[in-house]
Amino acid sequence: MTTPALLPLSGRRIPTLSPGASSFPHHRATLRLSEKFILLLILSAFITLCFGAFFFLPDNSKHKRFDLGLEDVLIPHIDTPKEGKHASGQVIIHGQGGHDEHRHREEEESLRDKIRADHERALQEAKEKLRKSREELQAEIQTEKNKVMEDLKKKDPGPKPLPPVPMPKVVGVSDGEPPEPDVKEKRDKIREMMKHAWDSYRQYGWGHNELKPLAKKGHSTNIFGNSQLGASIVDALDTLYIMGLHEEFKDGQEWIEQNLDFGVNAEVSVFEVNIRFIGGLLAAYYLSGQEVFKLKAVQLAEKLLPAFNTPTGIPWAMVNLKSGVGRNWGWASAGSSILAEFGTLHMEFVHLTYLTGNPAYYQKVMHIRKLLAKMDRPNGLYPNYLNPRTGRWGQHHTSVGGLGDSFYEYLLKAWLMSDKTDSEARKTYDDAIEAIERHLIRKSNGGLTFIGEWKNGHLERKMGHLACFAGGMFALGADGSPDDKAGHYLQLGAEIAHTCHESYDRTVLKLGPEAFKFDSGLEAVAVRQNEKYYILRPEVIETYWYMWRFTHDPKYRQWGWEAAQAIDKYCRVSGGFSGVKDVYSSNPTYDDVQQSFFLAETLKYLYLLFSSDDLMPLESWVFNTEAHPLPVLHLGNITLPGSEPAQR
Ligand code: DMJ
Repeated sequence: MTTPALLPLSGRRIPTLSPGASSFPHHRATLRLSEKFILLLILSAFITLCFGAFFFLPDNSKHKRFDLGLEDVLIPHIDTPKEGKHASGQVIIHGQGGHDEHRHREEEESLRDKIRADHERALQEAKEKLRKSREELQAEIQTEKNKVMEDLKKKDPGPKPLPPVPMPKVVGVSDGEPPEPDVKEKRDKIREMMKHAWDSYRQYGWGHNELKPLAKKGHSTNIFGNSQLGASIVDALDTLYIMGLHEEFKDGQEWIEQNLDFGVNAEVSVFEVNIRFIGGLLAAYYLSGQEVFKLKAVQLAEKLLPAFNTPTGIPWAMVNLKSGVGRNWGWASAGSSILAEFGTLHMEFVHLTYLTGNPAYYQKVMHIRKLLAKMDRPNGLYPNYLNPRTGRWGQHHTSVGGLGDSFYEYLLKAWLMSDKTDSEARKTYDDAIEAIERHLIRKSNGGLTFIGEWKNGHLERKMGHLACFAGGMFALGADGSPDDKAGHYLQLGAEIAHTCHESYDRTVLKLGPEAFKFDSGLEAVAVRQNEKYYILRPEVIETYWYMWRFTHDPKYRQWGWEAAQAIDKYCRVSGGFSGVKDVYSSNPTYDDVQQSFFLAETLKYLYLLFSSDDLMPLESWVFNTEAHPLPVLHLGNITLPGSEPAQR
């Protein structure tokens, strides 16, 4: 094929390069290289378009030709004599009559039948699809998705399997039915509340981190960054298991298998992700033996490790799960990390090293402990703020409530979880508690023992709801305390439980405020409006449960039942459970959040309170700060990779 038709076009429109030149051949000779190139491009695009038409419309062209009964039939390449090759690679067979013609008609017939059959099948499939309900279609889509996932899994063998390690003794993970019918009735009620919370989340918030029970949709907060990691599912799993809600547990497990992916661009709180997700996944693994939970916990833990890349090894408060970049909260004193955050990793990280054989986890938390041990402590107290760049304390604020709380808890629990072999942890706990008792714990004029907050040498006579967990901690640590002070610490636990009960009992709703004062004639009541809320927190009920286990004093079950009834009465809505903004108002407004810790902790502790002691016995299980039970590791017989052999 030549392009004569284009020559005049180029001659007319493209200006000459030499002034005065006018003849056509001269024009061509003076065309610039780039212009020639553009011309060539246009030309080749045109040719491609022509050829493309043949490629992209083969069926239509076939059809038209057949329908018209043309002599010249366009069909895909067939080796025939006398063929003339068409530019598209197809073949034009010229009509000839006789034997060839007969054969061509047969081929034409069979092709036509095939096309007709294809069309009918497609039509049939479309009709069937239209007849299906929305649910059936969704189920079909899901099956297809699962198939794709399966295929992907087959292609990608995934992370290396973890080394086999002996499963620690797992005892008392189910049943626990109390012999007394009235207690059993209460326990059943708590299980029903759990069902309501879970089913509502399942219906309205599935896959989101939390639930808005009034708006009936998903909810999240900045601790989870911009993610949808199903925090409520992971946090609730072990409670479901312990309550014998196995269908629900399976549902959660399936979601985790298919959807929980940590490669997301989200900046999360290292502490919250550790206690809720790693703690929740490890507990679900130990309870159920399902490998998927262990694998997910390890995948997530790897994403947290970059948070420790600081000049001191004290981790950042937040880390981006995708980039590994870490930073601290903007509100924290002098760019500091928070004591209760970097000090609440030990239990989970020891288990991670145990399960993976990777010493890194253990070494990271032991490094934190060693660094703290070397530092001066004002009045023997640990300030809540520590700068991870300089290794210096920030503001001298010490509390057993928010910002400090679970640091002390994890010292004690590190000792318990090591089968009481980690004597360094026990000693650090004992020393810290001794200083706290000296400087922070006081009796009010009305005789209530409270834990205040130490701020730059001054005691603020205010106690947070969060600090109420300490009643349980003192009782749990009583056995093994120095100088035979077990009785003293059990008594201290009882006094804190009593004070916290008073903070509930002195409200209209019989639910406790976020913080309460012991000042200017005030006893265990909130003053400021922004301290009057109750957000379904567990700490007071947690302390009731520990006190019940150690004393079997029936008042703890009674107090727990009061709280359960108040929650059911004032926080229950048709779409789940919500926090309330003012516990002193008979007509409270809701905050419209069902916190994930309500399912992980509050309802679990209530259920255990109305169960017999053989469910989750404290000799075998240690609950992390989010109430996720981890088994005691008999470290007398095991040496963790990266650790010295344990000393008794
Ligand atoms: C929980 O996430 C944990 O108990 C944490 O240690 C502090 N408090 C919340 C619930 O109140």
